[in-house]
Amino acid sequence: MSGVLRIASIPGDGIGREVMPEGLRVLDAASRRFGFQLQITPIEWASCDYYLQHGTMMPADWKTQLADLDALYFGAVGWPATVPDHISLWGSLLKFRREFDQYINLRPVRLFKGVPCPLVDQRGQPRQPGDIDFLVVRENTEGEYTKLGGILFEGTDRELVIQESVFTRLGTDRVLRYAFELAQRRARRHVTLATKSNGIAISMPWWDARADAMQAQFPEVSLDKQHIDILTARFVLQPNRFDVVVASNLFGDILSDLGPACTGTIGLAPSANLNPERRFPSLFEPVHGSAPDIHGRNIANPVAMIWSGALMLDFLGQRAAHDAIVQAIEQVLASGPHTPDLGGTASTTEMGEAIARLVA
Ligand code: GGG
Repeated sequence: MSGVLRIASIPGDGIGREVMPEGLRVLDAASRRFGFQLQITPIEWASCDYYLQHGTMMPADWKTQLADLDALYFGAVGWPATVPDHISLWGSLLKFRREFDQYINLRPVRLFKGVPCPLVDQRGQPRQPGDIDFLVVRENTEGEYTKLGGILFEGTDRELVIQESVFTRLGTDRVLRYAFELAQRRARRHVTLATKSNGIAISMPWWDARADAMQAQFPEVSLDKQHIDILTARFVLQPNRFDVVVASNLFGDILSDLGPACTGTIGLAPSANLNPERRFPSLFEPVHGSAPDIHGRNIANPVAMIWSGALMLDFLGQRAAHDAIVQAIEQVLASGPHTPDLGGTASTTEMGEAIARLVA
């Protein structure tokens, strides 16, 4: 990697276009303070507007345009009023994840000081920062997200729909290994596997067995396996139980919306879609989507976008810049300004500017 960080900024749709400028503002402040150079390539495709003009979400040479960059900084995708969600998702984000083999989706879940938590503990007291601080590791290239299947006897009363899930040993073992390696570096050294081996009787017992085999290679890391139904209940009732939670693509997607919702707002949740071997660029994006319901009002919380930028800098070797951004986020969450999802009246821009000032 050269001394210059070459990054594509891909705002996408809806509030992705509103939080992206704040993410870039903070990255710019960090680059000035920590003395690294950023070369930002703005990308206007991978959006529903582009689809409406061209009939496709991305140009044919999208991969060539992006493959040599260091990272992709992505906003949000989807505008269901004009483009069906499965077209926009499969035409952009899922292509990035699969063709750049971003097989890890790392999604931190953390309760911050100053953010009212909707959860209470067994004594009815609000949860405190420190009670919720875990990582969701989502398998990101296979699983329940497939186009394998079909419809027979369509439109008749015999209509039959089949949708396959695909789990490979390669794909499952590499996400399990990543989760165990991560847990090994953390204080609690615990992995929870999201499973459903009582109902999904082939693939989930197989996941359980793969996790047991992986755990044998990490004797200092403990493992528990929880069915997805009780696991979601425990996210709400006992979030302090969790350290590293590893899950299939769909289970991980659901858990990584629920987790941040338990910390007050999904507007804080970042994610890193990683190709850990760095053969391809990794992608960093907020967990939230394009939120058409609040788009155009400049009220979206920019923290998920900004924190995703911090994860990107960390992955690209700028640990000090990452730490400074996270500290600035902590400070602004503790004392404002806050967007409406946090109970405040600040705009997206005001919150982004406040974080950028602290980073500068
Ligand atoms: N910034 C993330 C985003 O736009 N997500 C839209 C979405 O529906 N994603 C589904 C997924 O992450 O699997």
